[in-house]
Amino acid sequence: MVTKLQAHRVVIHIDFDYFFAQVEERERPAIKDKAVVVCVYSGRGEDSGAVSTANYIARKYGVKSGMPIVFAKKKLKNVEAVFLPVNHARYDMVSQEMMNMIRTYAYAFEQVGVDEAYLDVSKRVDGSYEKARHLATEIKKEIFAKEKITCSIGIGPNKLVAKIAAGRKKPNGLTVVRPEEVQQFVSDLPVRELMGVGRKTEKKLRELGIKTIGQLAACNIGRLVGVFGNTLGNYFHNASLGIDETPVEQRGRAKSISRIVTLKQNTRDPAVMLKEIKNLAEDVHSSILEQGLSFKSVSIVAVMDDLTTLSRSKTFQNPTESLEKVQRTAKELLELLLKRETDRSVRRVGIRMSDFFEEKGQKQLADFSGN
Ligand code: DGT
Ligand code: CA
Ligand code: CA
Repeated sequence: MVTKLQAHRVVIHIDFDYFFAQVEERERPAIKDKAVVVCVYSGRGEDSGAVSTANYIARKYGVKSGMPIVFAKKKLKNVEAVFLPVNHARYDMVSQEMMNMIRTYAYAFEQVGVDEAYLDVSKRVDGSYEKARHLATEIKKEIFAKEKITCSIGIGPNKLVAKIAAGRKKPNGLTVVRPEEVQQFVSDLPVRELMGVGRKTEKKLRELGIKTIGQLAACNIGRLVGVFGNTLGNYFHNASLGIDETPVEQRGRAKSISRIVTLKQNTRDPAVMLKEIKNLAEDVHSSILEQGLSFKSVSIVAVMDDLTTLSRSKTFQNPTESLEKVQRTAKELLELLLKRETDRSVRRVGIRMSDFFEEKGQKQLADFSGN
């Protein structure tokens, strides 16, 4: 029964390429041909902190996520390089717009983090991998046309295979793995490609003489259970065979909720923008309240006529539910944002609320928490 179910599923995994760095490139086309490194500065001294991500030019020189900024600077010392601080409000906004676009392609949609999503398109493509490939091409085209961001897509009979497939060709890749190709596809890959295999597990497996997923598949399940316990042992065994039955479903709660609109025409008139923001704020606010949440932060985002994105945020001392407070803050933030803008006009405006808190007595939220 399980195999029958698997044979009929078609799952797409989408992963945005070098996401934070690509968003920065989009904002500043002039840096596109340089090494771009997005950094989390610790605030303790000029170069203290770590690399969040880097574009593929910087990666060519060995720059990696998590690396100290000082190391990255050394690696890039003979290269034209740009170091930028992370700007989560900006990435979240772009991510949400992309996710909203992607979610319309299938009924079952699951966002994972800021830059990954699964779609179960089995019904939509009638179980056909050829149709799924066309659909994925369409998705890539639409995202690039509207957001100027490339992503890599994997297609497989389940989430596990689709995710591994998405990681095979980056950036801007598309990899299709049909059910009959799964075994062959995974067997030569290193075990670390499997979700849940970190450095420690990799080491333990190596001690058992297991480096590839194929070797893991050949290992006796009793032995795996002996070493890793029942749950993990069974998971590794199934995963090594490319078996994964977990459904595509939206989990957890969003970290932020935002809405953005394109103005009828570019403008510098705050009244015009505020009118739009007022509607967006009502929308976001009611969606937050519906989920039994209060919030602490409000941001305003403006996409200028040259497509740069500006944002201003405010975090309150205590969580609030007040729409009036949101409207007042939005007005202040917009004024602040426009104050320094003497030339450009605004093309799109948006609002974002984040830092959610659960209001007491909202029992149904228990279903969402803990993920
Ligand atoms: P790729 O390989 O083209 O998908 O590149 P990214 O940058 O999209 O990498 P991914 O998908 O692993 O991570 C998505 C974002 O998460 C990335 O743009 C920045 C952030 N991130 C990833 N790893 C780290 C890390 O070790 N430290 C910090 N601070 N941020 C990270
Ligand atoms: Ca990514
Ligand atoms: Ca990712």
